[in-house]
Amino acid sequence: MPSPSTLAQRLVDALLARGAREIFGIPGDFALPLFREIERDGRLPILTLAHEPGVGFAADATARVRGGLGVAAVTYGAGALNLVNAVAGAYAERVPLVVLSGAPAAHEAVSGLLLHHQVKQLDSQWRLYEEITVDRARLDDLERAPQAIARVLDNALARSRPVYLEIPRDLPGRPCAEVPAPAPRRWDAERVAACADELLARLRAARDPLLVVGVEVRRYGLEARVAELARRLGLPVLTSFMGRGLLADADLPLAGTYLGLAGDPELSRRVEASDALLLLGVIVSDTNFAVSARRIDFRHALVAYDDEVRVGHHVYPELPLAALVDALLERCPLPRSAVAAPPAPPSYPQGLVEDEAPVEPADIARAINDAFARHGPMPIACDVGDCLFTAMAVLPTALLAPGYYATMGYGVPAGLGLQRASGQRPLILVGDGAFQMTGWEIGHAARLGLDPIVIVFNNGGWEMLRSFMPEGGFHDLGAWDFAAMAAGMGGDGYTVQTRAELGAALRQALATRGCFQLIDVRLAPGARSPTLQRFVQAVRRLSMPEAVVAS
Ligand code: S1T
Ligand code: MG
Repeated sequence: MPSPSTLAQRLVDALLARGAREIFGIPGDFALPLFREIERDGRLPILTLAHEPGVGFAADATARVRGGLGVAAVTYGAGALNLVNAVAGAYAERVPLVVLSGAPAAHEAVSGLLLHHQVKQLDSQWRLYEEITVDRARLDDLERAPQAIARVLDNALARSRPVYLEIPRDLPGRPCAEVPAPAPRRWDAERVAACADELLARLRAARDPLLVVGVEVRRYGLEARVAELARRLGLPVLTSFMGRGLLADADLPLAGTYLGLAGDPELSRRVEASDALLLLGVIVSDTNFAVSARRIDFRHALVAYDDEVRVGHHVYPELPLAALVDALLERCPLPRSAVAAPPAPPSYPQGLVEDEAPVEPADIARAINDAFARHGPMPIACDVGDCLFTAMAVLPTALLAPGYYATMGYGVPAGLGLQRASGQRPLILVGDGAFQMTGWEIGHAARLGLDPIVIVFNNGGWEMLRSFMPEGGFHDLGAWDFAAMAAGMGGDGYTVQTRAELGAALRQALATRGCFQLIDVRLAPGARSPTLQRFVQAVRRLSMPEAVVAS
């Protein structure tokens, strides 16, 4: 007679059924029973890292790459609270990240003692997580646990946002009934039809309709359908800043990325003057639209985001993006010829001159594009800093970056999650400041069987902040020799000063598999990418329109 399934086994069933394929985590005594039961079950490997922020970023990346759930498991208190920033970033950027937190057992909670890891109250953590998740459940009642698990995990996928499950440490091994299978989403078909008809009428009447795609197109697995829709509508397609990398694998000419004053002037002009801007899954945020020369008139925009569609002053609520895309495809059975002349395709710098000149950020983009031209594109995990602006000059490829929430520390852990989830060797772009935060997680790459190539933009400080406030005396970080530290963490390090050294190091790194490769590019203080330069100029121009912008 087989022993009844446990709560942990039922939880693993439910996570697997919704796309999880591993758990990143760090245990603690409140989580040890959960970790043990999951390890005994054996179907979801537990990948441990050094610090909970890295756990969260790595799990976030698996969800972004593969679709489906990413899972982070932590202990109560110190672990779960360390994880908060990564979960907040996942919330802001629409990532279905599941947080599994151990917790005190019921008898401990009523012991009358203050418990270790406890903050203000025993349920302080529970309350904190309400602000950064779309649903949560405390699995302290085994009768109700199956329904709670199903509801919470289905909400994570439906709203593409983080959720929180708190598991008292005496329950993971206890018998539990089966968790219901994933519930299909429902919507009002008549509302979807009315919305699709109105959208198409607007697009067909427009002088210069354009399609801008954003993060939800990836989160809901719609890239192929949206690429087909673009063909059938005959619309030029751009990505938002955050949507960079979307449709890179679709056989579709992309018109580039809208960056406002920091981007291609002709492309920005067309976007800002369009009388029918169809924004599919785009977060209408400052990082996506703040540096617009003209405030985009969103009354002419057709915005489908977060289960709502706005067409001028009409609002269609509870309308999933997938349902809208399918309704539009049904109404446009055949590809149309381009309704408007597509913008000139963007140019991406290639042909690095491998001489003794010092490296500039633009040289790094050029070297990467040369490598992609030779070997094909690699997926990129990118941190915040000038590395992210430099990535805008890289040929289209899958790009994971916190482009809206903009937290540092994402790049290296996300690169580990990216390779784990995709099986593809990633390129990680990270500044020295961000590497000092979570770059050390690269030391786990060998143990986890991963071998990313890391390019550190080592400019000795917080250059992006210095570009906004040059007079600040707090931007310097000193000279760190990251290349020398690589060997101690199981990888190969290259110190790069000149463009010739950059070309040689990247070729050597690409040719070396089985351990991570760290290219420590020494940038002169003040060296900035052209995109960051334009971004800073634009921010200054918009914040001080009358001021003559200092060159
Ligand atoms: N802390 C965290 C966790 N995330 C942040 N985004 C910041 C602070 C603020 C911040 C930036 S950009 C930046 C900081 C500190 C400097 C980045 O330095 P580095 O990684 O060396 O890259 P680079 O030198 O290329 O700028 C954004 C504006 O919020
Ligand atoms: Mg720096």
